[in-house]
Amino acid sequence: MNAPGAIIPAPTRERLHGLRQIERKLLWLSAWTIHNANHIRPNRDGLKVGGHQASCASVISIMTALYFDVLRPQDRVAVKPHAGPVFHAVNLLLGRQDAANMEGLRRMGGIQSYPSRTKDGPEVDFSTGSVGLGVALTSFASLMQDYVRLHGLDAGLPPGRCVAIAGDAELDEGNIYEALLEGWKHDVRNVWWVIDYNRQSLDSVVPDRLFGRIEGLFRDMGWNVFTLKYGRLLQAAFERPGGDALQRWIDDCPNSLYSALTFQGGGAWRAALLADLGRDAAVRAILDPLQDDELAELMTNLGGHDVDYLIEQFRLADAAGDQPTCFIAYTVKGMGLPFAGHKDNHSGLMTRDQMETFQAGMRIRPGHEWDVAEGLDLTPGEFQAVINAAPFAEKLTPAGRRLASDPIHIPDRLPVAKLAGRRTSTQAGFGDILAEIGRGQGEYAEMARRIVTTSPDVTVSTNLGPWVNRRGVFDRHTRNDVFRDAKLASAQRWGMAPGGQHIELGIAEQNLFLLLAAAGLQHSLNGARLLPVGTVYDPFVNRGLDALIYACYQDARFLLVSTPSGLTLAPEGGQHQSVNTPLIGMAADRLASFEPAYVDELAILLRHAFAHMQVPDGSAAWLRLSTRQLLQPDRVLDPEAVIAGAHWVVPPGQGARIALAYQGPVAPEAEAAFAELREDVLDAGLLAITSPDRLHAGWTAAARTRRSGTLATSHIEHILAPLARDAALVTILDGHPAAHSWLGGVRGQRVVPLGVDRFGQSGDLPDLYREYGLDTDAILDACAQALLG
Ligand SMILES: Cc1ncc(C[n+]2csc(CCOP(=O)(O)OP(=O)(O)O)c2C)c(N)n1
Ligand SMILES: [Mg+2]
Repeated sequence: MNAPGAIIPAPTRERLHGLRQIERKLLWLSAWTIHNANHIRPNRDGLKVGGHQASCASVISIMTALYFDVLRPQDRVAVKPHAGPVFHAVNLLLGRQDAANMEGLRRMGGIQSYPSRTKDGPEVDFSTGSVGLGVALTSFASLMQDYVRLHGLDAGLPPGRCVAIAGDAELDEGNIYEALLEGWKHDVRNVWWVIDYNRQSLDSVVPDRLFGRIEGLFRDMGWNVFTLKYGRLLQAAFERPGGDALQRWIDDCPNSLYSALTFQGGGAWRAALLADLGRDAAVRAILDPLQDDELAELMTNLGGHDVDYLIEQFRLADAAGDQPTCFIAYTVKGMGLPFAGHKDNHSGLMTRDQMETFQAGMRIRPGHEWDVAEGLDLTPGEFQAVINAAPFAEKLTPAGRRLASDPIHIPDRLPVAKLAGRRTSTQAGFGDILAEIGRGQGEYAEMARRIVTTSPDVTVSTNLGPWVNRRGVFDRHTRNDVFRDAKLASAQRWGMAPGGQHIELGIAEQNLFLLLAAAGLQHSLNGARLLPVGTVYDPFVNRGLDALIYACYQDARFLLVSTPSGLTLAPEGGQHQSVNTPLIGMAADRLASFEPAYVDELAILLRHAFAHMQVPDGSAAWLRLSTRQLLQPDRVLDPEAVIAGAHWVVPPGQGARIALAYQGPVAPEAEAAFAELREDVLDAGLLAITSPDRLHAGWTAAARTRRSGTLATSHIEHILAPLARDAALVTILDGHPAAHSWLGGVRGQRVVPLGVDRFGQSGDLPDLYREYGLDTDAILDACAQALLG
């Protein structure tokens, strides 16, 4: 492997010829993969398959230069979603992908629409799809790479660069700028964003002046910027007499006109140029000798299509060091295809006739479409040698690009104080347990070393403070705590150092989830098993929701602690209520969500979360907590039931006609109502729900198992079994009641679901619980209604 910054001689003519063959091959394969999926493969449902031939075409030279010259095995790449087929074609050439998978583009089992870590195999470093997120993730991945290296937790491989190959429209996403600011604060290094600046998004050609601004923004954030506007042909033309005028004309040409002329071709270029510059003899001396196709080639010779120039510029940046670097590579969307430059080409597909012509031009014989060596100017052996000469062709490890790290032992019991008879909240309990682990004593030492916490400016108010005081704030540079040095009283001791274990973020919840995604993939990316914990106010999970879903989609492993939650944070502000989060927890895949009411349940669930995030078929976990202080019970719990989602506080009698079920901090209201209910209905049961998500997941999983002919009973079916067939359930949740109303479907029972379905009222708890029907009277009314049927 080449060390970063090593000077490598410029590619020889032969090598450049070989790289141009690779470009042809990638253009062909990506276009064919999409064509095959849409026009050749049988279509069973009549639905469009889709794919983006134009988006692929515009990034061919960039990806050739990167993958076959510049990237090293240890570099990690997020590829813009619509270049998925190019990425897979790259891997086909590298012998890391099968043509059969590519034939199956967008089919089950075939390659996915957009590169996917979980479904497309180990070559995918980062999934992409929701534009902007993959780009920003590279910045956090680099930060986390530094983190694990500075903590001595990595596998000892050379540090890589985190690279995003981005579409230009991705820079319209706000999360990009949030990530830039955060990256600047953390002095992020070794990040490259290569922007495929085709000046087209999905709908249209983008405004001209925007990127002047964007370039400045990058520089302000401490980035190096390379603007790769013109390729070597145009650069040479500009050097000639009249070249200045030609360059000025192109520089002044609006994006939309440039695109239209590109689509129309040489004749249109000539007409437009002559209309403006026809009287300039020097310009004519450049233009007149050129045939129309040569003129079109010259006028579209942009920097992002010149592999020679791209390599030179990438290498210059490489030699310049580890400063984050952005490349604005001018390109034409659809370059080399019949709809090049057309503003509507984003989802455009070549027709069968167009493909036939294209295929002939590529010299691909029918039946040989997937042959890697077909239609080249090189023998198969020569072509393979060109591929093998790429640094990236070397394997990162003998086992490939995915690293592994043994699980960290989680003690059977987390350190939790005896709390029975005392008042505390789940949020305080969480902070206390973490702080205790943070002492790093005895069997908690290794676990403490692997926990990394993060929070978007709510570290203190989510009770992470004591942990941070013990473990310190992470920074690549040591920075003292000025307040502490000046002996000014503060509960927070926030010196920053490379050994710190808390990463403090500004208020940007998408950054929180992107950082958790990066931290939660470190075992795979750098062989460093971390136990990442992120805290946020529950309502603001919504603010980062797409990034949270994205993190889980990549199978990142982390713990999200959202607190405070619900109406129960009451006087602090109706605007901060969270109503929908229990439903999000149920619907989010690869995220096991829980809401304990008491700290004994919390301790079980927290332990489970740290274990669950490390097992192959585990997932990320989410704890929804509260600041409401409850009198803690003295009892023995069945951990398995708590983890499975519900346990009986008071089991019902056999055949009982009613049960009360509560979740989270409304426990006291449910308990009080239950005491009264029991006076009338002696055998009623009181159920504590710790996870509607796990209950529902278990229920549907059991149904799936039964469909395959095997007996299975889910936890919720066991739980409800003692109740009479026509028993009623009254459920109580500080959140949307739909999270519980499905319980009636398990055994066909009646449910009266109490919860919150209106947003935004401040008040104290008595008023709010009365207003929303969660107080004891309302629960008793619901019981009466339920019993009456
Ligand atoms: C968050 C999000 N919003 C919308 C889309 C739909 N979409 C897919 S591609 C695209 C435009 C992409 O343009 P650009 O990034 O410039 O890519 P290219 O021109 O290279 O295809 C849009 C809006 C998406 N994938 N993600
Ligand atoms: Mg674009």
